[in-house]
Amino acid sequence: MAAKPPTGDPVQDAPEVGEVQHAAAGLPAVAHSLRMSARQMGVRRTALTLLRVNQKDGFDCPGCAWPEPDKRHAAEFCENGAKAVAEEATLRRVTPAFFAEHSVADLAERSGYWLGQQGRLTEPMHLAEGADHYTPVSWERAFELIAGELKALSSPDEALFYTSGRTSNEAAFLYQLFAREFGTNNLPDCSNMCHESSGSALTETIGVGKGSVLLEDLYQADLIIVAGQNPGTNHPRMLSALEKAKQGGAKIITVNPLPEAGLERFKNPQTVKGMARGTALTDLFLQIRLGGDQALFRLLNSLILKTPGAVDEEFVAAHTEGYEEFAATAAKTGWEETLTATGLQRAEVEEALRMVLASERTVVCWAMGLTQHKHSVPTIREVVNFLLLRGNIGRPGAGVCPVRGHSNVQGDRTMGIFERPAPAFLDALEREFGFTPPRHHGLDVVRAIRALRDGEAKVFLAMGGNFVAASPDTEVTEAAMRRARLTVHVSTKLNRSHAVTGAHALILPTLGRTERDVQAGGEQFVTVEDSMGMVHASRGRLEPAGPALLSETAIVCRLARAVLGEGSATPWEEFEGDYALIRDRISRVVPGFEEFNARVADPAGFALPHAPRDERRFPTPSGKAHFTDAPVEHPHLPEGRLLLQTLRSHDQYNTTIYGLDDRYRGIRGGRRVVLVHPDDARELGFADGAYADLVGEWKDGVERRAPGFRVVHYPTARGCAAAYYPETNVLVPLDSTADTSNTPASKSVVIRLEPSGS
Ligand SMILES: Nc1nc2c(c(=O)[nH]1)N[C@H]1C(S)=C(S)[C@@H](COP(=O)(O)OP(=O)(O)OC[C@H]3O[C@@H](n4cnc5c(=O)[nH]c(N)nc54)[C@H](O)[C@@H]3O)O[C@H]1N2
Ligand SMILES: Nc1nc2c(c(=O)[nH]1)N[C@H]1C(S)=C(S)[C@@H](COP(=O)(O)OP(=O)(O)OC[C@H]3O[C@@H](n4cnc5c(=O)[nH]c(N)nc54)[C@H](O)[C@@H]3O)O[C@H]1N2
Ligand SMILES: [Mo]
Repeated sequence: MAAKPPTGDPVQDAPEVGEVQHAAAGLPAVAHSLRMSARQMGVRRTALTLLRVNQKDGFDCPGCAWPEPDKRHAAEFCENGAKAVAEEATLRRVTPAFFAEHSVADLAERSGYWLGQQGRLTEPMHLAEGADHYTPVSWERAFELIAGELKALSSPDEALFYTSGRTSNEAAFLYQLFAREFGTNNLPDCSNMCHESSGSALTETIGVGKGSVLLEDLYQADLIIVAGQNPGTNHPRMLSALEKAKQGGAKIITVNPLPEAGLERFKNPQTVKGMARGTALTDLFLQIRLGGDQALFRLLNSLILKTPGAVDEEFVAAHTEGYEEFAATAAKTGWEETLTATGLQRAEVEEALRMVLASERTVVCWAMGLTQHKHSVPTIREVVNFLLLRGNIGRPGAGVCPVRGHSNVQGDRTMGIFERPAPAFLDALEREFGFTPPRHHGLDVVRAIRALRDGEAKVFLAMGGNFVAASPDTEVTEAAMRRARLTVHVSTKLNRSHAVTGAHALILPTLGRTERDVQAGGEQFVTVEDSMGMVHASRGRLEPAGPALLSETAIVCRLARAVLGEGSATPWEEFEGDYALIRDRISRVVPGFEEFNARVADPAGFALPHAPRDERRFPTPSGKAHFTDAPVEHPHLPEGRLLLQTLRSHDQYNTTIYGLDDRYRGIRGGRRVVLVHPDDARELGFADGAYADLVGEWKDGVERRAPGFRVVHYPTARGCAAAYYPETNVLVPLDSTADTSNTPASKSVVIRLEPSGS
C-alpha cells in the first residue's frame, strides 16, 4: 500500500464544503498526519523518521522556519511538518522507466498534485533538443552540457541561478560563490516572492533585515499582534509558543481578513489538558480588509501620539530619528479614511488601542498577508514606527517578528543568496577567495522572468523550488521559460518546472534533509538558520532515495569544476569531501559565524548577533532607527469587483500539494474554490455552490482568467475574496509588485466573477 501513487489524472477537483472549524490541531491532526505519512512511507519508517524531526541529533524539519524550543518535546513536530517529511521520505520512486513511459507533453498535462505524488527523483535525466522524453544521462555528461551552455553565453549575466529556501547554508554559500566566480549576481530566490518586503523595510528602518525576537521574547511579551499570518496551517509549532505566551499572561490581537482556526483556539496535542479543552488564543480579532494594515497601524500610531505619556520619549530621543516629521504626518490621520481602508469599527480600534497602551512589551508577528501588496514596504515600516514609539525594540519581550517560510530561507540570504549583495560581503569574498566578484546588481525573480521573456537570459538553473508554478503570471512565465536555451533543476521531487523547459533541460536529483550524506571525508551534516537567527546542525538518517543521488553541495562543487576549471583557485573537490572546510570559509566571510565549526558542535546551536536586539544599536548609516512617514495607501476596488488574495490550503506546501482538503476551512476534495463574503456573493449574483471564472483586471488590459471555481460563501472581510495558490498565479500580473521590494502583489489581485461556461 505504501508505494502506490494515485493513477487517475487529471485528479477530480470536486470541492465539497462543510463546517468551518474554530480550533486547530489536537488528535485529529496527529491522526491525519500519521495516516498521510504511512501512506507514503509505511508505518515503521513513519515512526522512525518522525522521531528524528527537530531533535538535537536529528534533522531540521523541512517544513517551516519556526525555531525549536530549547527543551524539545519528544514529538517536536506538527501535522504539517510530518506531511513535509513524508513527502520527502516517501518510498515511491520516479525512475528512468517512468520517463520512458511519460513524454514531456504528457507531464505538462498533469496536475502539480499528480506530479508530486509520483515520488522521489532517482537519476539525472536529460531532455535533448527536439526530444519528446527525458532520457538518463551521466552526472559527468550533465555537467559538461551545463558548462557548454554557460561558456557559450556572451555575458555571465545571461545566466540565472535561482534558489528555493531549503538549501543548506553550506550548499548556498558555495552556490553563490560559484555564481560570482562565474561572473554574475543573478541570484534570484524564493525570498523575492516572500519576505523581501520585510527585509527591505527592516534594513532601512532598524539596519538589520531580520526579526529581532527570540522564542523567549514571545514568552515574556504582554501583547502579541499576529497580522497577516495563518500559523495553524503554515507554522503550527508557533501555536505552542503562543499558548505558552498566553499562560504567561500575554494577550493576542489577530489581524486578518479571515477567521483562521488555529488562531481562534489551539488544542495542543502534546498535553492532556490541551487535547481536551484547548486554549483560546485570540483576545481581539480585527477582521481587516486586504491591504488595510498600514492604515490601521498609522491610526494606532496617531492615537498613541495623542495619549499623554504613551510615547517612550527617552528611547525616541536616544535611538531614533525622523520622529518630528513622522509625528506631524501622523497627526493628520483621520478615523474616516482608516475605517474605509480597514473595514473595522471604531470600537474595535479603540479596544486595540487600550490593549496596546496596557502592554509594556509588545511583539508584532507577520507573514505573507503583510508582504505581498503594492504598499507592503511602507506597511511594514509603519509596524516599525508602531514599535519604536513605545520603545518596543531592543528589550526583552518586545520586537519585530517576521515569520519566515522555507526552513532555511533566512540562512540562504545570510550566505549571500541575494541579487543585490552588500559591498562588504563582496569585499570579504574577494579577500577570502582571491577573485574579483561582479559589483553590479543582478536580477530578482520578476526581473529574471522579464529577461527570459525578452531573450536577455538564456540559461536558467534552479537549486530547488518550482519556479514556473511559484512565480506570478503563469502564462507569461511559462512562455519566458520556454525561450531559454537550457533549463536545469536540482530537485527532490517532480514538478511543473520539469515539464516547461528551455530548448533542452536537465533534472538533477538530490538528497533531502532526511537523508544520510556520505562524502570522501565521511558522513556529513549541514547547518540551517531559523526564523529567529538561530543556527544549528541538521543530520539526515535515512538511506538516500537512490544510489545515484548527489548532495546539493556535491552538485555545486562538480558543476563549478566543470564550468570554471583551472580558472578557479577554490578547492571545490576538498569542499565536496568535507563540509567542515566550507564552514571554515563561512566563518571568515560572514559576520557572526566566527568559530563556526566549534560553535555548531553545541546541539542547541547558537544565535547570530542582532545589534538592535542585543545592544539597542541600530546599524543604519546614521546609527539611529528611522521613523518613516510615507502616505497611507490601500487598494482601490472598482464597483462590482473583488480583491483576491492567493493563499495556502492546509494540505499543501507551496506548490507541493499533499491532498485536496483544507480541513480547518471546511473544504474537502478540491482546490478550485473561491471564498467570498455571502453578501458580496449575493450582490454579484453567485449562490453558494455556483461556479465562476475568476477574471483578473489590471491596467495592461490583458485578460487573465482562471476558470471553473466553486463559489463558497465564507466569513471573509467584505470586498475580499480568497483562493489557493498556485492555481491562481495565472491572475497575478508580472508587473503588479510591491514598491521597493518588487515582490509580486499576490494578496491584492482585482478580479471580477463571471459565471463559468458563459
Ligand atoms: N504547511 C505549510 N507550511 C508552510 C507553507 C506551506 O505552503 N504549507 N509555506 C511556507 C512559506 S514559504 C511561507 S512564506 C509561509 C506562509 O505563511 P502565511 O503567510 O501564513 O501563508 P498564506 O497562506 O499566504 O496566508 C496569509 C495569511 O494572511 C492573511 N492575509 C492576507 N492578506 C492580508 C492582509 O492584507 N492583511 C492581513 N492582516 N492579513 C492578510 C490571510 O488571510 C492568511 O491568513 O508558510 C511556510 N510554511
Ligand atoms: N500567488 C502566489 N504565489 C506565491 C506565493 C503566494 O502566497 N501566492 N507565495 C510565494 C512564496 S512565499 C514562496 S516562498 C514561493 C515558493 O517558491 P519555491 O520555493 O520555488 O516553490 P516550492 O513549491 O517550495 O518548491 C517545491 C519543489 O522544491 C523541490 N525540493 C523540495 N525539497 C528540496 C530540497 O531539499 N532540495 C532541492 N534541491 N529541492 C527540493 C521539490 O522538487 C519540490 O517540487 O512561492 C511564491 N509564490
Ligand atoms: Mo515563502
